[in-house]
Amino acid sequence: ARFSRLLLTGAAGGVGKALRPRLAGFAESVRVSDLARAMESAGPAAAHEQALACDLADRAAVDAMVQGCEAIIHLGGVSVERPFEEILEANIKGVFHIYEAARRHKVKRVIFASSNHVTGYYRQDQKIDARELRRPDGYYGLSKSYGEDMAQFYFDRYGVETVSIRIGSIFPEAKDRRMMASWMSLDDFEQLLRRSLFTPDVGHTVVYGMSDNAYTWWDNRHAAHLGYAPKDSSEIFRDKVEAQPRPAPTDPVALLQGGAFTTAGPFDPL
Ligand code: NAI
Ligand code: 15L
Repeated sequence: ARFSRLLLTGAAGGVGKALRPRLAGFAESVRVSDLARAMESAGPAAAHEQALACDLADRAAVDAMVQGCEAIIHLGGVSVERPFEEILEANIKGVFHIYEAARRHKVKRVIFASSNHVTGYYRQDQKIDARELRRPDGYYGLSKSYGEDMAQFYFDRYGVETVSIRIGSIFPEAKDRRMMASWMSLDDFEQLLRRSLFTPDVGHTVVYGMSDNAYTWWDNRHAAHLGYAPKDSSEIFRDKVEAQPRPAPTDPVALLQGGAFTTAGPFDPL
């Protein structure tokens, strides 16, 4: 099963850049997109790619970008805690523009890069599943929570399907104790994307994106139909992580699933 054209937003970001070569098997052609200044630094387009600069806050530009694509992997946006106004443009307006364009151009499916920060205020000694009440840990987490609601609405009203992946931590290595639970390898992410794109009838499915780590906070029972079976584990980083100084037990990085995001901001005006 391959699409003729797939759209990747956030293509110049950390995850997007690493993912690009892996998408050749997903579609004949991949439209790769990011802000103009980011695209310039991302290197040339490969043979199977078509590069396009687009600001997600620009509704008409997003509509033109989506036209002709059968599916969308939406990674674009602000990916850390920032002042509300920045999040509003890139993430909140941005996700609306993506879904409006998806409806207008009859896109079959969207993969939405949600985040573990939609449930960041749960404690690290709690295990939760995707139907637990969301507890966003900042404006960033709130924007991802809104994106999930947007996905549900566009499925219920218009039949646009979405898999919202609440990504844990996609980095080359688990960088600290918290990431021992939240880490996801690129190989596992690729598998989860393939399942998310090609499993029939997903409606709106919410899944946590993590590897087969020894210890996790998340239970993917409600996404079992995706058949996601991660193969990697953060245990390979255990020794390096254990060599780091241990945070105080009362430190949010050791207490809360969202870690340091739970204390970022507020962003007072100058
Ligand atoms: P990143 O920050 O490296 O990449 C995001 C890209 O979006 C950047 O290249 C940026 O230029 C682009 N972008 C920002 N504002 C934009 C706008 N207005 N219009 C168009 N493009 C815009 O983030 P990363 O780590 O690659 O993450 C990719 C996605 O996955 C993000 O949506 C992030 O929130 C989500 N995610 C990532 C996690 C991770 O561990 N890397 C964890 C949870 C979620
Ligand atoms: C996220 O949502 C961020 O985009 C990423 O930069 C990491 O901080 C990740 O969560 C995490 O929780 O480790």
